[in-house]
Amino acid sequence: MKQKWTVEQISQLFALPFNELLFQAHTVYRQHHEVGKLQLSSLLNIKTGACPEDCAYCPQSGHYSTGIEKEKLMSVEDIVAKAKLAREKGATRFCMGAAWRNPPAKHMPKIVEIIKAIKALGMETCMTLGMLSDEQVDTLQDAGLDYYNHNLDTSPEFYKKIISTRTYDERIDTLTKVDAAGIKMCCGGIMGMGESRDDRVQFLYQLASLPQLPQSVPINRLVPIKGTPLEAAPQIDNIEFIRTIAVARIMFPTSYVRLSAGRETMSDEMHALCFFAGANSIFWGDKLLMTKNPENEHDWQLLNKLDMNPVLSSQAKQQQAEHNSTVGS
Ligand code: SAM
Ligand code: DTB
Ligand code: SF4
Repeated sequence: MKQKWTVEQISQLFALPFNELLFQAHTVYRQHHEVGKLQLSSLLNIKTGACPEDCAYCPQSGHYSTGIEKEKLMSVEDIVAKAKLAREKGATRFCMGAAWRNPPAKHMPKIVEIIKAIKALGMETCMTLGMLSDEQVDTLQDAGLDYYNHNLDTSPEFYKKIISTRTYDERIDTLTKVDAAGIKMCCGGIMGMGESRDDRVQFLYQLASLPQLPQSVPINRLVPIKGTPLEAAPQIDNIEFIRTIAVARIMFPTSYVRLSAGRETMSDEMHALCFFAGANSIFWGDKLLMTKNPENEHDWQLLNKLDMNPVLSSQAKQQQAEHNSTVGS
């Protein structure tokens, strides 16, 4: 049974002396996870821009001029080709995002085809397509979708300052449907949009109040996008960000806590502290949806330095073995 958290308890975790918080988070991490084991997810934007929603952080909202090129839903072949590349580089989960308020009915058969094709590659599938109807949730479940990403992003109060075109309750409604259909929930948020610590506390409280704890919790640091209302948002303090990862680990002991957008602004040392605090998943590959992610080469060096143990696709393991035998011969 999941632990019932109170707002007060979550505030108290945030207020712990930093080393005490990290110690507690690391202890929870060790109780539930193999130390150093890291899950790798790759991202692909399968439909770009012209989104009717006005999310103040997003380069793909049609409300702002961010200079991106709009693109229709990609072809199944092109998506599969990208997934194969991600698999070769080691990723075991392929996450696909679409700039939709909700998926148009006419595209659902293609979405089903995409899920089946990616699963046939032996990868886990995750999609983020906006709000879903009951019927669409069932369609995704029948197709075998593993995870649905739908973020609460921040506290209910602060949400109103960030998005006006949908409500927090609509978000919770889609998540509830996803969970009821047996699709795993990937649900997290963005830190550094100008929210207060209380907002971060309320956000985590809301995540913990979902019908079930989300199996995957992406913690993004805002990537400020020129042309959006948040283009000049001051960066969240590094230590406060690490605290958020640590509190998330304590509250979601068995979930993947993913160090998500914003890693480009994080030093090796900051990555190390986030992993110590219990982050056990990252986005892997040089692009997120629209913005840059660290290059694989740099991530490899970092993971080697930290003796992390990424869970690799079998294709990447084979390539590595071949590489090692050539180097050794
Ligand atoms: N349209 C769908 C939706 O919003 O649910 C899916 C795509 S949307 C881009 C997925 C998530 O990306 C958002 O909920 C947000 O957490 C994250 N995101 C978008 N822009 C971001 C940015 N500039 N910095 C950090 N995270 C961002
Ligand atoms: C999530 O929480 N972060 C990912 C994924 N879910 C879809 C998206 C990050 C997007 C960062 C900005 C961009 O590249 O567009
Ligand atoms: Fe961007 Fe998704 Fe908001 Fe659309 S709904 S503006 S794609 S975050």
